[in-house]
Order: sequence, then structure tokens, then C-alpha cells
Amino acid sequence: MATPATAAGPIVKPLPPEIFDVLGTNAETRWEALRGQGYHVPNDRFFVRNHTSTPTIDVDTWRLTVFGSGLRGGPVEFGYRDLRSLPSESLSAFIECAGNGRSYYASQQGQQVTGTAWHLGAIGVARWRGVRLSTVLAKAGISRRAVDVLPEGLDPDYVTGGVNLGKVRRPLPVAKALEDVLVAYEMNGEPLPPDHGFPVRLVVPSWVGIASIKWLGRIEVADTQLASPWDTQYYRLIGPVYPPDGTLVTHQVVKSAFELPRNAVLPRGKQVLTGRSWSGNGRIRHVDVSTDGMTWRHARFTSPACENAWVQWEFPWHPKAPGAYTLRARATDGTGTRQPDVAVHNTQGYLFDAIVRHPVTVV
Ligand SMILES: Nc1nc2c(c(=O)[nH]1)N[C@H]1C(S)=C(S)[C@@H](COP(=O)(O)O)O[C@H]1N2
Ligand SMILES: [Mo]
Repeated sequence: MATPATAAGPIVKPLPPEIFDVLGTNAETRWEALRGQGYHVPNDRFFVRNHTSTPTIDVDTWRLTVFGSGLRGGPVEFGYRDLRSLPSESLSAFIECAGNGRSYYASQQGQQVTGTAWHLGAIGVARWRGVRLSTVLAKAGISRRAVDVLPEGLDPDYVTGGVNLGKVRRPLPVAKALEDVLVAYEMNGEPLPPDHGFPVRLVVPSWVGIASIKWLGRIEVADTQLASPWDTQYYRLIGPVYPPDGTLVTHQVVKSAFELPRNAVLPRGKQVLTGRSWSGNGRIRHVDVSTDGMTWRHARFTSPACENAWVQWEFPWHPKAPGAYTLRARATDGTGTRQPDVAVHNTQGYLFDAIVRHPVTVV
């Protein structure tokens, strides 16, 4: 009999160094690997954030169990084919880690933060297909008294600092769960790849990535508020400007990135800079680019600017002299919020929204 294949590391898919930077159990997409790509990030270029490791799940025995005090009756189970036979829906949405950009708290602002030191590559936009969570919850008999749902992954327990925090799980208020959340089984027209949650994951548009639980196994529905370390200990903004127990992180913030390597070497003469901007608070209205830190000009949009996803843009540039330059892009989102020069510090380094200074050398 063949030996079951075991993954060499926490991530199953290949991680070629020209596409990914590996950070512990995670892999971030290099922004230069998105240049020339379309609106959606191909599955083999999409960043991976694993608390532990990608599990192998047998789809024939896999079940999603929905249970709890917020149902009118007892637990309800769904198999993979049950879900696939329900009405399906597709949407384009980003999944972005709340800590995306975290390394810039230290490198741009000289501030200490804990957590994975991502640059800006802990984001991707995909076309997701699946069943609305509202449809699944209706089938399971959600009651009008339901307050919170608690989706839980099937990956190994998360153990940190000698403490077992259990399965990766995070409560979601019923209002959001019923609004626009997808129980997704397809990513860019293919079954979900193992690293991205096969057989099914949640996609929670506009919210921090932790809400989009992968390898979904159970959903508790409760008529009381639920809690987990992922909303009491992590994913809270803690710092001088916040209340003592912090502020819960829900929506993502506005950000921009150039599709260039850090410290890119660029030729002198006419060229076109490209990038993308996004926000968890409405579509991007405009993007300004500066190559000298003083003057700003609008970038030209080369894709639609979609809510819950991003906009692609380009900016013609003609550097006349060789030397070191600092590129800056700053977006304004649907609420009129423009990226600031400095992000407000929080101890765990979430939601870095400041303009990122991108050094390049012209030769
Ligand atoms: N079960 C489970 N779900 C999870 C995680 C995890 O480790 N286990 N990581 C979360 C975090 S922090 C992020 S940012 C996204 C990343 O999704 P991706 O790996 O498909 O890019 O998945 C979320 N869902
Ligand atoms: Mo994350």
C-alpha cells in the first residue's frame, strides 16, 4: 500500500522564492509577482496564513456540523454534496491578514510590535463561489434569538507559549453572518486548494482575514455572545489611544502597494509604475502617487474599483537622473479616508494604514 503523502512543511503548495517570502508557518506574496497578473490572484500565488499546518481532509467523510442554543432544534450536518446542491453565489473579495504591513511599524515608525513581520503581501483577491452562510443557517433552523455564530477550523489546535488555545475559531455577529458571508468551496473556478481551506472555508468580505475560517468543521450558533482567544486576546487594538481592554478589529483599512520588489533597480527613462489599492470601507475613490515626497499626481485606474476587493492602477514616470528615489502611493477610500503619513500604534501591530515608503534605485 502506498504511504500517505505528508507535507514537508505547514504549507502544501510549492513556494517558489520569486513568488513568496516564507515567514514561519506563513508565506507572503511578493508584490512584483502580481505585476502583469489579472484582477484575481492565481491560486498558486495567493498568500497563506496558517496558525499551524494545512490538514488533509477526506471530502467523503467530511461534515459541517451546525449546532447550539441559537437554533430552533438540534444539530444539523451538511456533507460536501449537500452544500454543492444548494443555490450558489460568486463574489470577488480580498482576504487580507489584519497584520498585513506590520513590519512598517518598526521600519518606518521605530515602534515595537508583536506578530509576523509581514510587508504588504498578506493580501489576495480571488473569485469565490459557494453557498451563502445565511442559506446554510436558515437550513439549520437559526432562531430569531441568535446573537453570535462561532465557525471553527479542522486544523490542529493552536499552541503558543505552552498554552493550548484549541481550534482556530472566532465569533461573528449574526448581523454580519447573514449579510454577505459565503461558505466557499471554489477559488478562481477551482475547488479550494488545500492551503486555502479545502473542502470549505468562510469568506467574510471586508473584514480581517481571521474571520474567514478555513477547513470549516463546525459552526456554533448561540443566543448569547460567544468568545474565543481570537477576539479577546488577539485582534484587539491595544495602545495609549485605546480603551484598557482594547478595541475589537473588524474591518480592514485603506492600503496601497507598488508591484515592484523592495529596493527595485529601475532603468532611467520613461516607464510605467503599477500597483493596487484597497480598503475594507468602500471602493477606492482615487490614488495619488509621489516620486519626490512633495508633489502628488493621480494614478490612472486600469481596473474597476470594487467594494471588498481592490483597484489596479498605473502611473507614468520619467526619472531623469540616476540615484535613490522613494516612491509613495496613497489611496482614498469610499468613506473619504486617505492613507495617513503615520499609522496609530497598537501593541500587536494590526491595521497598518500609513503610506509605505518604497525605496528604488534608478541606474
Ligand atoms: N482554520 C483556520 N482558519 C484560518 C486561519 C488558520 O490558521 N486556521 N488563518 C486565518 C488568518 S489569520 C488569515 S489572514 C486567513 C488567510 O487565508 P489564506 O491562507 O487562504 O490566505 O485565514 C484565516 N483562517
Ligand atoms: Mo491573519
